[in-house]
Amino acid sequence: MMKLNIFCLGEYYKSCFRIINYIFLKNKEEILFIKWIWRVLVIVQIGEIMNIGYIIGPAGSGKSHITSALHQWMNLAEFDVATLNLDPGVVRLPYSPDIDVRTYVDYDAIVDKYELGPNGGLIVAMDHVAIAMDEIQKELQDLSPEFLLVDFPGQIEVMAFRSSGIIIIDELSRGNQMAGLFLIDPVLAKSASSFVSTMLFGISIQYRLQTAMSYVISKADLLKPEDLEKISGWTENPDFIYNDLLQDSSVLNADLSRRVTELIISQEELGEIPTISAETNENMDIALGLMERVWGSHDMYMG
Ligand SMILES: Nc1nc2c(ncn2[C@@H]2O[C@H](COP(=O)(O)OP(=O)(O)OP(=O)(O)O)[C@@H](O)[C@H]2O)c(=O)[nH]1
Ligand SMILES: [Mg+2]
Repeated sequence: MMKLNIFCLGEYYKSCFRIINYIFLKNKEEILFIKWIWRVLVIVQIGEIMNIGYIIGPAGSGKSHITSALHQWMNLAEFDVATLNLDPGVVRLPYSPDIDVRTYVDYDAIVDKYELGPNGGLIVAMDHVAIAMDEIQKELQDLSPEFLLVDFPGQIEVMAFRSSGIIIIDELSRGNQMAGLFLIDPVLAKSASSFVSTMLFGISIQYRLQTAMSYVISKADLLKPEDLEKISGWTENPDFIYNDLLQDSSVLNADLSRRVTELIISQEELGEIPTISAETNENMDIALGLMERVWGSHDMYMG
């Protein structure tokens, strides 16, 4: 009941803001000013809004290590930050999550009971996580951190393309501000075609989760300067990607390459893709800054 009231209040203020915006506001300063008033009203009425950072990326791209490193870094900088592990099947984590779906879901028992393989097991386990969302939300409310880092499971397809994943994201995001940090594994950014495929994967997850996504290259300590230069060239000039794609023997269709390149370059968030490393803690401030930029424009990305 309480949750419903909170949600309705948030929706009420959001609608008011949109109407005022549409009728009266003409320039950016006025819109920003009203946004701040709206934010204060929401805080006074429903309590502090949580800033949720979804750490997303292909399997093995470093999500858990970045969650750990960013959490440590934010803790040292005295941010009120907590972590949530969303992977029911993970055996070892490099950090000790404040909230852990493994408390509610026994992945091994599910695999045994329904005689499933690893993918089937994860799909059923995520259904169980969706069912446990009320309890997870309760734990989250008790903790009430200002910032929450959510470590996505290895197979993000299960989160993004199955209805249980969408239910989990909707529940977590409701009334909060959300931002996605998509990790590009340098191993997957070596050739133009693998870089483009990874970016397309990120865009598809972004589209499905309805979350603004910032892209970063993880494991920067493994990157050679010449690789970095090549990737920077791709993001700065579409012709570089397109030309490299055409030389890539695994790419057969020039017209498709052109259209895909245009889609990727049209991502307004793309620009220069920063590098981060959980090994050296390089650019943790930039990773946080990218998410803060999205949280700062919260009327667009509130759940
Ligand atoms: N050199 C280096 N290795 C890293 C870094 N981050 C992660 N790794 C390594 O990459 C591997 C995968 O890291 P994880 O953090 O488990 O990646 P993940 O994306 O959470 O993996 P899944 O959840 O299984 O998809 C581990 O062997 C880590 O030690 C980094 O910044 N630098
Ligand atoms: Mg992980």
